[in-house]
Amino acid sequence: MNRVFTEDTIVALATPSGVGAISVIRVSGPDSFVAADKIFLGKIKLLHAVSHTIHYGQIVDEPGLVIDDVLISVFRNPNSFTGEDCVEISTHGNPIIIKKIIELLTAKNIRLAEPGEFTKRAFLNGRIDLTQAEAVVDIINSRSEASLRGARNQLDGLLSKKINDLRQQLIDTSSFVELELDFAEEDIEFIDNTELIKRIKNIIREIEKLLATYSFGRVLRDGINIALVGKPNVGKSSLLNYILKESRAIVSHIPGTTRDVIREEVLIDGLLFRLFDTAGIRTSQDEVEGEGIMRSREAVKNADLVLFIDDVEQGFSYDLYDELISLTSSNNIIKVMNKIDIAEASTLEADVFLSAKTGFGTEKLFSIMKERALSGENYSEQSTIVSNVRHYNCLRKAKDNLNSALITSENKLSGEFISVDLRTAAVALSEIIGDVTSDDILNNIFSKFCIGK
Ligand SMILES: Nc1nc2c(ncn2[C@@H]2O[C@H](COP(=O)(O)OP(=O)(O)OP(=O)(O)O)[C@@H](O)[C@H]2O)c(=O)[nH]1
Ligand SMILES: [Mg+2]
Repeated sequence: MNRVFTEDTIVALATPSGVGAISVIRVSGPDSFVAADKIFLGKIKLLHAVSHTIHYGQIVDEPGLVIDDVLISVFRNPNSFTGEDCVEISTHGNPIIIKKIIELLTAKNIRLAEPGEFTKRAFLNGRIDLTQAEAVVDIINSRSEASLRGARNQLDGLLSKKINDLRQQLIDTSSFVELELDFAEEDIEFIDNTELIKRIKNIIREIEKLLATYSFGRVLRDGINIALVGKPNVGKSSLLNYILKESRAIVSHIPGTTRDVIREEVLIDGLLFRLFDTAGIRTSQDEVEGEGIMRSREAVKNADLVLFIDDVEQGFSYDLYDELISLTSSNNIIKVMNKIDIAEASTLEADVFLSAKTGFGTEKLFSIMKERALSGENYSEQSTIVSNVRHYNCLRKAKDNLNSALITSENKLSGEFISVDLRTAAVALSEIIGDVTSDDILNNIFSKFCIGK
């Protein structure tokens, strides 16, 4: 474990700012106990308290005025989240109290924490690796059960373990190649060329499997953007309202009702869908409607999936469909025929027939949406899934290096090239876990955290 004791002690509010039943102020670093003791009146000094114990007492200012009754939890290094000495002060959830306590602590040589600094210290002290630190942000930001599960697996170290295994295989293989180089004069073979090629191919295959989970992982983590698009009056807004179970968008029999793009989120079977209701697309002289229609086209371009909506009265609009497939892939389009309650429509073209008025057919729509969003993939809860673009890019880099090592070994070229490529691939994998990282990467990752985390 690479313990990096930091000089300074930091403080931040760990719970949301504002009024609440309880707020928690977190302090971490070598001066945590001494500083807290200076403003805390309890039965014993925190400096002498056993780790993982809770102490009741009062926070008092210099003139001895009581600020609040609090409970302080004590965590001694290395058994705390950050790996340092830590206290967590639970106060009444009043912003004035919190401000006062933080001021008292900063007057005792403690400084305000930067965003993500607690988690960064946990990483620097070897409590968690980089993928786990990133999982902490994902857990906090998770908007759906599916993304929470993915982040949970990552925090549990599923991804790290897999990456470590692959990296170890790479290092072992390159060691053989390097040994052979050392003994080049003696003509001893440590690994024959066929075995070497087999090993490299195996690792490439494993990396490809991980890369293949990315689109699924991204859907789990970020949700799916889905645009509701079609001619005016086909019932786009009605369908949005039906899905949301509320009268969110204005619905009327007048074509051209919706002007702005309306964005709402909904959870369907634990997956997050971001719905974009748009202005009906037609040729319009109206300036405002024209702007709305331009935004509808933008929404199509930005969407992961498009619900192309028609109704049984107007039928399937081939011209608009042709336009849509110039804006997005036809695989992304789900053809919806609405207002099935008015007339029989089985001769019309559609993936799903439904009624936004009665809800008939919407279950089928949801299952198609889910299937398309996950591209037919459904990994088990135990699967290692890549959902972070940084991890994806590192894996791509490793794969490129391995491909080049493969070509070199297939052409029986010098082992030196092979070993360099294998080592570079190993470094790319190390970057994922954070064994090799630049300050830039770290700053970039931890700046995304909120203060207090
Ligand atoms: N019978 C029936 N009427 C529907 C259905 N869905 C929508 N309507 C009616 O169709 C009309 C248009 O509905 P909207 O939801 O405003 O249509 P839109 O596609 O959002 O229209 P624009 O915003 O103008 O592009 C309204 O009068 C709705 O009540 C349906 O499934 N069945
Ligand atoms: Mg509308």
